[in-house]
Amino acid sequence: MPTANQTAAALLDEYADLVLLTGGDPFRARVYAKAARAVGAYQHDVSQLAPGSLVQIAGVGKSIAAKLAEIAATGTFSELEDLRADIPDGVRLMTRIPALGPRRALQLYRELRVSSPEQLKTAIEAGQLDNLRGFGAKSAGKLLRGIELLESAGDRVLLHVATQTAESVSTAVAAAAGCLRIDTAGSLRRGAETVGDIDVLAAAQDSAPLMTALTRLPESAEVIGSGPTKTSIRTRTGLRVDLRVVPLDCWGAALQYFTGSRAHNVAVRELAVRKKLKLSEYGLFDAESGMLIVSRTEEEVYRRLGMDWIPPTLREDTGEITAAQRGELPVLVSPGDIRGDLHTHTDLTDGTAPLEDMVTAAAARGYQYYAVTDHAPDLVMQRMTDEKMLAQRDQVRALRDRVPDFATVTLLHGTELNIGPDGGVDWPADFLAGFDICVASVHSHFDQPRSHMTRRFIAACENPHVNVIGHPLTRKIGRRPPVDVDLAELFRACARTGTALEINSHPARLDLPSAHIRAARDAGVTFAIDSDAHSLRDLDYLRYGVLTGQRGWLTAEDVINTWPLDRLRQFLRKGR
Ligand code: DGT
Ligand code: CA
Ligand code: CA
Ligand code: ZN
Repeated sequence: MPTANQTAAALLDEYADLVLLTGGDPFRARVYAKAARAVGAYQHDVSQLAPGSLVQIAGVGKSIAAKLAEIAATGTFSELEDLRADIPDGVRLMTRIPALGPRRALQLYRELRVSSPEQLKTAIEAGQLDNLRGFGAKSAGKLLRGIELLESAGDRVLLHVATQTAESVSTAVAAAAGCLRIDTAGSLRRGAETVGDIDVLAAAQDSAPLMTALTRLPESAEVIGSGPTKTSIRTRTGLRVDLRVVPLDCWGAALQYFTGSRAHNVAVRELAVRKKLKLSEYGLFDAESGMLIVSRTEEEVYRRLGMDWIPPTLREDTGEITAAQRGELPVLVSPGDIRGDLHTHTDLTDGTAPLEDMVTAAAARGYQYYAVTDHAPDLVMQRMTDEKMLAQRDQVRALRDRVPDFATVTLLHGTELNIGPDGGVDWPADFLAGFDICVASVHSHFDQPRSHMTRRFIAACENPHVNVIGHPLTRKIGRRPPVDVDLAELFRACARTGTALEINSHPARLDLPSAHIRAARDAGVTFAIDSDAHSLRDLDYLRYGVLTGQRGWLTAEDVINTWPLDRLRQFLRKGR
């Protein structure tokens, strides 16, 4: 999807926020927010379209089309700049605090003159909110946690945002004269949940054409620094990109160095020192004579240090070095191992695409099986009924029988149930028995105390019709904290009952987070890496879930949707 669309969508969205923040017409804000979503998802590059074509986009009228044209020409639009000038940046940042929102952020600014999250924290700690209309002791606690979340996310961006920018940068730089090789490094290559800045490594004899390609990118808003070995820019969305260019001879050593993590590099270098070697971004050298030993490929560098090549997703200094020395690294699950997707939506509930389009896209991806799992009735706003669900099942069966279109992909009819406050789900056993697969997720009552939350999850696992616990911690990165649950108990319950834990691949979720996956696997848990797609393009999110699984040291064997259909079906029967 074109980066220009992301940029334009972000600006329209910001405008919608600012309209609300300044007490403008909420209807106008909604119109812009809706247009932002449509622009972000649009398949053609909006910066290349004439106004006559722009109005074809859902929710884009003449006035927004004019603003898109202005964005394409200038990188912003004047009404946005006017509103930006009215409000301190810090107040805008405050609107991003979970549990605050624009209206109340503005109230705090007007009544207490607090104009940044830090000032708000001080005000809360000084008790200044206690007597404020619409706030109370409970909301003060929530706000403090929200500020901490915001601070911990900082200026970092989600993995898919960084990936898209990195792909467009790499394409442009790779096309420059003399570019011999290019790859991403840093946290992006390691598949981290969030990315602070994008690191791109290229090989060339003459770096100048590559550096120029970077600084001339349409997305480039500012050149932070430029030299023959490193150039840094900031994109229009505020993301920093570091491009380093090295001679092809030291490609491997440079890629190893700039991939990090820092902790991994420190440990590898200490190991080198113990072997009387010296490792730098230029190569692996004999410490005494200074003679170059190897530098061309990462494999050679790791091999010469006495270990197997370590996949970037494992390079966090959490035992990978010892495992590589012993030849005991896991063969990580890879995108090619995935045979199907087990959690997806259609426009019957909150998806945007009809069933047939989703299934066609799944077949085009080469999936061997594909589960449709629309929301169940307890998520009231989705307006699901028994009749609608059964009608969808008939539709799925009809598609199933439509050879040759869907001869290669086996369609499973499922649902995403809601785990109620006490662990119950939407339908009784006899209705659930009609599904091929049930995902069950928490969508409300996030604040229950740990013991209650743990019992709730265990009850869901013990339901013989629940196959997968969806987005188990329900966190949203930088926005919503994880629920408080006894993970060890949950893992034991999953292993005991034959319930898989989901690795939800939505880049804002990545849930179960990689930090907990290894412990779950060690407890005998199996996983489903699912897209939770709500649109055609969301199917592609699966790659981020695979990276997350890799960061949790998972092999294909640990992931039920890499298994052949027969074995998967047996798992889904769950001893029933
Ligand atoms: P980020 O950007 O915060 O998401 O995280 P990284 O890991 O991409 O960090 P970054 O961009 O500062 O540096 C990229 C890699 O370069 C880092 O993972 C390891 C390597 N590196 C950079 N500076 C140093 C350093 O001073 N010491 C060591 N050992 N490695 C460094
Ligand atoms: Ca980085
Ligand atoms: Ca960097
Ligand atoms: Zn879902």
